[in-house]
Amino acid sequence: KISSMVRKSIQPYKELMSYYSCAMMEVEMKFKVLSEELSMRDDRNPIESIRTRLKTPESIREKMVRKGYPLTVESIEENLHDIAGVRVICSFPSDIYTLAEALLKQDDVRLIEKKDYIKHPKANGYRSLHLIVEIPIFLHDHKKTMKVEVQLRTISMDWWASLEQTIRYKKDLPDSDFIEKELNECAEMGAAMDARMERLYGMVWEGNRDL
Ligand code: 0O2
Repeated sequence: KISSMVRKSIQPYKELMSYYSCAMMEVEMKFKVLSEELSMRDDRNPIESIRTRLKTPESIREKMVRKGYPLTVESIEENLHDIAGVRVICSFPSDIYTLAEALLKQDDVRLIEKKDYIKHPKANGYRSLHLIVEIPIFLHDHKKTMKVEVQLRTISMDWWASLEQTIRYKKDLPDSDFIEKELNECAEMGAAMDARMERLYGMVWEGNRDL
């Protein structure tokens, strides 16, 4: 009896997570379609890889408590915008903006929020383009609109973010100007390499192909 009560009470949460999972698949597919089309056009793939993730129950709980929201299914859906996440790793910085623009032009995609941490990097050097979008998912008897967080970054931005997380992110380290300065310098080196590689690509492919 108790177990059936528990099952019943977590059912709405499980349903919500499954809707997020569907929305995440929709967005992933949109990028796969764009990748296919742009690869035909340019003879190269602007997307290196796509990763998806659903926020874990512990992480949802921690964020709700930290932000002071009530722990209900309705409140989770209303207040958390990053339960479904799609991370798109691009070859060059310009690919990020081409892909973001192509996604946002689609008539079933609505932009809720954009944070450009490439034009405005975080103090530690973090770079990525973040979009919160809303897209419809079509269920057997109704349509539901869900939010998905899209993070677009280059390989070098991803490499930095992944190592920075290993080194520091969310660990209770004291604020250290030294660590922040080091991280920032590494991020700037990454950005300089991105710009240099993109310039090289432009010289080879858009200038003289016989270089
Ligand atoms: P995970 O494991 O990637 O899901 P908040 O979520 O409250 O911290 P906000 O404003 O909702 O803040 O989010 P923001 O800053 O737009 O982006 C949050 C996400 O971006 C993080 O998700 C990370 O994925 C990434 N991110 C932001 N800043 C940094 C950073 O300094 N270093 C690294 N490595 N990643 C960062 P989660 O949920 O924290 O983690």
